[in-house]
Amino acid sequence: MLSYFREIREKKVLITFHSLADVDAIGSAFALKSWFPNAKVVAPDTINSHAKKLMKLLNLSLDGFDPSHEALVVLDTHSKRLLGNFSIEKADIVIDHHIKQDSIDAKHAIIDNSYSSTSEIVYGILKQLGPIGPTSATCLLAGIISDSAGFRNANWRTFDAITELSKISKVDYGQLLELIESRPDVSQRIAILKAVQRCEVERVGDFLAVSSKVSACESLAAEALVEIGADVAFVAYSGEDARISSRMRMGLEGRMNLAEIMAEAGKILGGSGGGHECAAGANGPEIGKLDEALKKCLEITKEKLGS
Ligand SMILES: [Mn+2]
Repeated sequence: MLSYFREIREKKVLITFHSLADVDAIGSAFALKSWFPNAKVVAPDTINSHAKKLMKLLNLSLDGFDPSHEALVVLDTHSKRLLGNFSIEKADIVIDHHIKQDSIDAKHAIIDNSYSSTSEIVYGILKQLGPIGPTSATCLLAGIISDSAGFRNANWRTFDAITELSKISKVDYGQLLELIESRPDVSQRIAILKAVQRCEVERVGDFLAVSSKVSACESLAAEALVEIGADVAFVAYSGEDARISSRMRMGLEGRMNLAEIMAEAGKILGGSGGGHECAAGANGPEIGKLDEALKKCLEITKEKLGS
């Protein structure tokens, strides 16, 4: 992998990532861009508000799509379905920390879900290639902090990366945290409160599994439900498509895997699902089957938690 990075260094490299890019996608992309003097960072569609704030803080901007690129790098996803407006079948490099699924064909791939974030993987690569500059360090630090879910997905490697990157970054840690953990805006808070209001609770022994419906911000709502006491939360959204976002509290790993449950829900919705063990999502065009999909999620959950 390292020799390949050196080999294509001078080429016109196009770096992209998953749809609705987050801080990890944006952070790892701009850090990696620093290695390639002729690289462009292109988003398949919109990026989220935290990622926008990171870019503003560091004065970074996205490039337009360049069809004449000579090498393609895909970050923070390896799924063909999660690339928004891009239809990518083949890439030169894929780096991702999500559980393996329908993979893009890649010349060189690191897909390893033992990492907290794509930024942590990219840190491991960049530090072997040469010195990491302050802007890249801040990008990676932000990516790692935001994807490690309050360090719940972290291990010694993560803290090692954070220590080294903090020494280089010119932005202080508090400022970065503020960027990532800022209070949700009013529409997000409405969605969270509606999710709580509409929440259905199922008790399985000492576990609480909940489901709810919102018309926006389903992943934020699922996170909030876990924060206030659910062990597992499934939040459905129906709009132009049907989506379910699921979250599980730490400590239930090994007992159940949300990525697998979301794969089942995705089938019912006529689409797909996947993600991490503790945070996953499903989507598809079958809006009328949302209730059925939610029911299935709870069924599997009861089975797993009851055993
Ligand atoms: Mn990520």
